[in-house]
Amino acid sequence: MAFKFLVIALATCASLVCAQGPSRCEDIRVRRSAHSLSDSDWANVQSVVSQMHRDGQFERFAQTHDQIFDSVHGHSAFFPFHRRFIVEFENLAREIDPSFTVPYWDTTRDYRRPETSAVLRPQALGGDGEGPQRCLQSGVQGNWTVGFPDRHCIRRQFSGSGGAILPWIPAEVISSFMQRDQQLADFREHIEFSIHGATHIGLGGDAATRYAPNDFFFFMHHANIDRLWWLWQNDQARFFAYDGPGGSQGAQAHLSDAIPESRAVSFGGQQVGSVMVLGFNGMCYAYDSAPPPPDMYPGPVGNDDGSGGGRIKITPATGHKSNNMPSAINSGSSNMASRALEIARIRTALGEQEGLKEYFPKVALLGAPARMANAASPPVHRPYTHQYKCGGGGGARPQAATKQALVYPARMAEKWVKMHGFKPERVEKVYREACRLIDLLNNSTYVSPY
Ligand SMILES: [Cu+2]
Repeated sequence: MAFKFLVIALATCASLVCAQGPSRCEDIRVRRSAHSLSDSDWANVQSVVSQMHRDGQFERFAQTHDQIFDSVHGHSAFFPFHRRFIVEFENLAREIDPSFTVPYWDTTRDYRRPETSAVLRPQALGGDGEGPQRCLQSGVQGNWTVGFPDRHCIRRQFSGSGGAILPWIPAEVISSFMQRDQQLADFREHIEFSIHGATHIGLGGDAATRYAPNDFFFFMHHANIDRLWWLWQNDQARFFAYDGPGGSQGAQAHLSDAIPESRAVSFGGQQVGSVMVLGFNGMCYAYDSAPPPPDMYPGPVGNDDGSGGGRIKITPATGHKSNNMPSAINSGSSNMASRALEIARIRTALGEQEGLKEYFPKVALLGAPARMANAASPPVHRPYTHQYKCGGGGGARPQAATKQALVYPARMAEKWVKMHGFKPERVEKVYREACRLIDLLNNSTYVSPY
């Protein structure tokens, strides 16, 4: 059986990856944006996940996530664990349908009014829970009963009132983190305390618990978080950056750490260092809106002290065989053309304001746009005052909200912060950074392309 073979290959690679070098994937499968899925694509997702449900897979993943929750959140293991976990799920799904890939949900596209997202349609992921138990009655998992931690319907409880979801994180905030953070630990904290948490909390119910994998949303959301990590790895040209606190108490993260696992979902002791580069060691996938896996393994494998690896030359990929790598990239903020437009507009709108260097250091390096230098009357830049005007309870919209103004995200729910044992002041710091950036952009001539 093909799958057994793959397991043996992976286990072998896990123990020998350092000794024998990386193994290159023969085939690369492409994960698509959830926004690009048609009704018939969703029907296909439904038939695959229903079979997995009958096979008891959802319980396995929910139980494992619950068991090792404390070592894979609030630590550097956050990224590699979830990368490996999603691949495991996807491999099982592909035993049922060999063309299946986990769609990723770029939630920045829906951040203003998440409840109106096409991804939450009844034909897709379904909407809010219903009745006193908040049972999910629509979408690919409509009316399911799951077995972990006890027999219950899958619950959803949107974070806002009247079926609304409080605003998530704008794409511009994520772009800023992507540009600023040179250490993985910083990027991990920025992502975990913003887009990662906001989306879990926004859906509520099972999605906001330690056993979140009960809701298929989990896999789509974490595919997106993984995509953001891969974008960062490429943007920073640091594939092997792995620093900060590791998975165990007080220990420094190290590429030779074993990826946390359980008896129910095991990775055969596979090391963190083996999952850093897509296209190798069983990470045989790509995203339709991110750089493809490199053709050659970008070695050497970082610094042995775990301090994160040197800068690596990126080799353009051409050699991998890809099933269905699309030539045109989907629309929205995951679209590379939109990202380019965003960057160009930020460059023009912020010009030489101090905030540009602080929030978008890579844009600042480009200098002022040429046409500004020749303009008859240069645009007037309002001084950047670092004014913090974020809403208290969360979900507040900027006071002078215009159609284009960026919206403040909701504050991270206290319950969520406690459940993870996060330091509240660290979470607040990330929140304030996001708000200050939103103020900066809203006080300029910037118009978001999203
Ligand atoms: Cu998780």
